Amino acid sequence: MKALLDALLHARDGKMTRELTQGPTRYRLGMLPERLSPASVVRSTCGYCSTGCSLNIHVGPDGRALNLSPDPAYPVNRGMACPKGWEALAPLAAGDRLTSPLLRNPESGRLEPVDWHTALKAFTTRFKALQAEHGPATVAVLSTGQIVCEEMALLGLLARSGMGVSHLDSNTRQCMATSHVAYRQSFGFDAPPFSYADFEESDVLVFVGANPAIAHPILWQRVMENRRQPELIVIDPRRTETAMAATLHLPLLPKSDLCLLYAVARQLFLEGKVDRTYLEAHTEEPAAFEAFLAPYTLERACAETGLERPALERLIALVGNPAKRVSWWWTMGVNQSHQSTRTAQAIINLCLMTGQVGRPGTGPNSITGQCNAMGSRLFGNSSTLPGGHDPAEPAARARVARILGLDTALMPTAKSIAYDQIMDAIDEGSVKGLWVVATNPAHSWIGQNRFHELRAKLGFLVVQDMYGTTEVAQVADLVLPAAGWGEKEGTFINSERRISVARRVAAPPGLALPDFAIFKLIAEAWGCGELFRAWDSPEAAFRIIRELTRGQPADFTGIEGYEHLQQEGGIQWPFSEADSAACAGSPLRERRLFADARFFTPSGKARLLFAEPRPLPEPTDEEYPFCLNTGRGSSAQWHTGSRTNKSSVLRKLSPAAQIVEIHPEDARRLGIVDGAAVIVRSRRGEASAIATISPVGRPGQLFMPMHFPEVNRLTHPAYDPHSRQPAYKACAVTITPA
Ligand SMILES: Nc1nc2c(c(=O)[nH]1)N[C@H]1C(S)=C(S)[C@@H](COP(=O)(O)OP(=O)(O)OC[C@H]3O[C@@H](n4cnc5c(=O)[nH]c(N)nc54)[C@H](O)[C@@H]3O)O[C@H]1N2
Ligand SMILES: Nc1nc2c(c(=O)[nH]1)N[C@H]1C(S)=C(S)[C@@H](COP(=O)(O)OP(=O)(O)OC[C@H]3O[C@@H](n4cnc5c(=O)[nH]c(N)nc54)[C@H](O)[C@@H]3O)O[C@H]1N2
Ligand code: SF4
Ligand SMILES: [Mo]
Repeated sequence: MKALLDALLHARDGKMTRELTQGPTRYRLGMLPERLSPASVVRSTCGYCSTGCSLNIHVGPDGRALNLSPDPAYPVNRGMACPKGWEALAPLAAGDRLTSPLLRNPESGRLEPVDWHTALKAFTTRFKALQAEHGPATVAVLSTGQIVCEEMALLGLLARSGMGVSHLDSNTRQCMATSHVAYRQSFGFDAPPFSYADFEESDVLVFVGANPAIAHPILWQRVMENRRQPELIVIDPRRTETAMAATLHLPLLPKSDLCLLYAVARQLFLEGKVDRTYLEAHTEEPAAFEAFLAPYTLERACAETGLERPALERLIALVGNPAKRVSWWWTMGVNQSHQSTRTAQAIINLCLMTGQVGRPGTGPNSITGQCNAMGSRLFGNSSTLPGGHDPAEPAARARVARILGLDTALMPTAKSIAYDQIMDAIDEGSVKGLWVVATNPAHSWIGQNRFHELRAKLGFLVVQDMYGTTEVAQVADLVLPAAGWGEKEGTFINSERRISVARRVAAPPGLALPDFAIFKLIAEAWGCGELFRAWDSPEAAFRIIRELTRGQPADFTGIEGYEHLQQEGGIQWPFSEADSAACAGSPLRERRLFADARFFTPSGKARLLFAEPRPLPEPTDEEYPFCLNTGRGSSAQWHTGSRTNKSSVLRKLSPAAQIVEIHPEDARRLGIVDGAAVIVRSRRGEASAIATISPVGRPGQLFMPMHFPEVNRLTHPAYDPHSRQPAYKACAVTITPA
């Protein structure tokens, strides 16, 4: 154990041999590139958003990154990057990087630096003591969509098979749970069907609750490169940067999408614009869906969405034109709602009805958020076993166990409870230990005040992060110092299912280690290191998880390894051994799913799923007359700011404090001037903010970016019943001058 640790720490400087053998443990770190010259360039994948841009990192003679430039030859970004990508190296050099583990001293109450041995001892003895007293399920894990696939898979297995943890969820619940569940239910597998080429190959693009001009700027560039003179339709309560560029903007009332989409579907049936042949051949029970739509008249849609009838008619004419290629794109305006799964499926249904699936420029397409949210959907071991297998199926459990060389009895038999249910379990006292990896729930979780109350109920809180300054690290009992993007290696999966490699171009500071190494150490310290003996390097782990996809819809057994991925400019799944043989290992650079209209359900047909819309969980009233919407504020800010705030360039491109957008009419009525200090209050708490007067939203609506911690003091904890994704984007508030 000690020898392994010393070797790992030594290895961080890049001085070690390629392979280590320490007692029974072999471990290989992502090495600094060999044969370095001042002109060396290392091709890596950006570690912020799910676009998955390729960055050429220019390294000096010592193998350390000097600067970077976007890769012109890569099929995703073609030489472009957004401000975060250009500044991707800055957060690594930040002064608040963790350089050693920190343990809270019970006497002083302060977090104090300790060595790894002490940290690992605290981790195992404290969690084991809780488990001995309250059972294994008393320790829960909150993970992330921002570490590499290899780390996600190792963490999921370590927690659930090694440590006996039943409850493991991640920030992907806040983000992509709805898309995961919607696709899984409708298509039989979580399978976003598109390629980024579809942005350029559509005649009509409909963005529902998505603001790619800010949140996915490089994808937005791809839209701008569309030469087909496309119609751009934006369905969003706000007139966002994306909506300003639209040919049709539908500023509907919050969460009225479901009614709108059903009315569009009904009208398409009435006008005979439905592809009946496709519907009959490739969907289950289309008649039931058609009958369900009867009450969703255009009149009702106008009343519930607040939109004018001509705008609706234009939408219907554009999306119902069979001569055009129509694609639908959705993001958090859909996923973060109390009825998100059925809303996403209403989009899927429209594409199926009109036969706009599987061809260039079509598809019901969910754009992902974090760099590896797709990896967490496939390998996180929360809702499905790694590789997308169903934990409830004994044959699937046996198969996964066989591939991993584990006893089938160690496989989870059910999916984990969801993030909010873990919070409830802390409240009720059944969860007393929490391990938080690469997420900052004390800022990002909905109804954040409750998180702080629940903290007091936890017997032991471990946080594993790059920084000790995050809101959640500051309240931890033990903080584990992690290497960040650029200091380790592994694979990400982007929104279009493209698997690519992130490379190591810098050494982590002090005693910080890659998450992969931390998980290996914890396994050793816990006493279950034997289970993960074969996981001796990120690339060895890649080969193991690749095998877990064999025969699954996401089969990527045709990928040889990291070099192959780099050579091909990333590879989209599926890419099975047979696929590889058919193209001599060189797949098409852009591929989409369902060209054959064969879905992954037992019948091979897609399911049309629907439900009655439900009222807003917290409607406005006299006491709280404004509806608060929240989301991305600028391209220079990433979530809770722990990384982007460390770049002086990005800070200049972002507001310095929490802002709130208010419509000029409301501002005038309330006597609020631009730049004035205001207080926004909800039933849960209050937040100070600076008023930004703009007609982006409608009167009666406010918008606050999510990048400052105040915002989730206000949000209302409501969830979609199918995906349990939080409804961050609508709650009732007041606003008053400060
Ligand atoms: N710069 C930057 N880029 C990012 C991120 C970041 O933090 N910063 N985060 C990444 C992540 S993890 C994610 S998930 C994505 C999110 O990407 P997006 O989902 O595009 O971003 P949001 O601003 O959260 O929400 C999009 C829009 O949903 C709208 N909306 C709110 N309510 C409704 C509604 O009821 N109906 C409809 N139709 N629309 C509604 C909002 O007004 C907002 O304009 O961005 C990714 N990219
Ligand atoms: N009000 C409101 N709240 C929201 C949203 C919203 O629209 N409105 N959006 C939600 C969505 S979509 C998302 S995705 C979440 C995001 O919420 P969070 O996941 O809480 O946000 P991040 O700031 O990305 O936190 C990631 C943490 O991981 C650390 N980190 C980065 N890389 C590594 C690594 O390699 N290893 C380790 N161990 N740590 C690392 C960073 O320092 C940071 O502290 O927020 C959600 N919250
Ligand atoms: S668009 Fe996303 S992946 Fe591309 S450079 Fe920006 S943050 Fe990185
Ligand atoms: Mo997200």
